[in-house]
Amino acid sequence: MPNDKDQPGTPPTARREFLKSAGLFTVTAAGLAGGLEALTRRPGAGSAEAQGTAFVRPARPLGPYDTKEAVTPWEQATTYNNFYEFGTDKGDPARMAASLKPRPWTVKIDGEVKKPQTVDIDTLQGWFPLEDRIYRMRCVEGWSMVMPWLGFPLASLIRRIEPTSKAKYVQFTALYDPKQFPGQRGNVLDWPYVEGLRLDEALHPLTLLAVGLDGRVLPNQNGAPLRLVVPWKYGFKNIKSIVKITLTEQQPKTTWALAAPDEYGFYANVNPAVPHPRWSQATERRIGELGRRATLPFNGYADQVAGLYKGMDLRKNF
Ligand SMILES: Nc1nc2c(c(=O)[nH]1)N[C@H]1C(S)=C(S)[C@@H](COP(=O)(O)O)O[C@H]1N2
Ligand SMILES: [Mo]
Repeated sequence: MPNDKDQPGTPPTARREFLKSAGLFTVTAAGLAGGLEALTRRPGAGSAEAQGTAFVRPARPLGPYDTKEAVTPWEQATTYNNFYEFGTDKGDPARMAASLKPRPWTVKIDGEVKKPQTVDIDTLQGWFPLEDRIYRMRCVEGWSMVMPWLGFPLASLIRRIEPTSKAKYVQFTALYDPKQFPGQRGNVLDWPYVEGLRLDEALHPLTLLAVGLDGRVLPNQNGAPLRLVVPWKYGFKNIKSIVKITLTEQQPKTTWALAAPDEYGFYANVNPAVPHPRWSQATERRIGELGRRATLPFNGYADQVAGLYKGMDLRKNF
């Protein structure tokens, strides 16, 4: 059904019992500022039952960080993916994802921090209350989705590991293991996939480390067990299957800027005014909709994040 206006939400709800068995736990919705919305089961929710994880989904109020737009059906969010470690076709990640083993898993935290350490993923996610966040996601290719993440603010982790006064950036490194990632047996990209943020971007309350999607454990194809979510940037910043988080003094290298520096920058803020060299970024195709909709500056998060870039030339720093 075409859907060219923001629709009143059919958002997902919070807190799934089964998460406990996966070592996850959650708290009540972070904020009530969004007011109580009429909640219904969103399209696609039935697939949880199909997978044998039936649960009661208590309604939750939308929080201040949630979009009210219709959530992308689970079926599409988990079968139309970019994850080149599994292959370059949109269907490859879902088809190949069983080869990734997201447990046991450790995350190394190093660089300019007072508390460097290597921590088990279940310990790490247990440090923080998990929050549902319904965010828009805009791929640089010109399509978009609305994703119901479950995770915790990256800022909470950074504060816990205590950056030194030299820390100015955060670098993220994904798993390198060609046995688990068939796409790494070729060199379509330089492996491992790396990404980075400026420290103030990393500390922004919208910036999330996700461990779940729609209240379920993050599917492998969506970046299990830990992936970055920065909703005002193009999707490629949202690095999946993170094994290392490094605080640095220098701006870190990032995979797509290494691969094609004229096409992909470090900042990669969603910007309809700056075309990709090979296509316009003015509009996008929302997965599940017909036609195209306008792309918004900072993917619609300008009120929250434009201030981070005051005084910067966003055409140069694309
Ligand atoms: N490690 C890794 N992370 C990655 C990618 C990738 O190829 N490898 N692709 C990126 C791109 S281009 C996009 S659009 C998003 C897609 O996330 P999704 O499949 O969960 O929607 O993941 C990003 N994170
Ligand atoms: Mo993307």
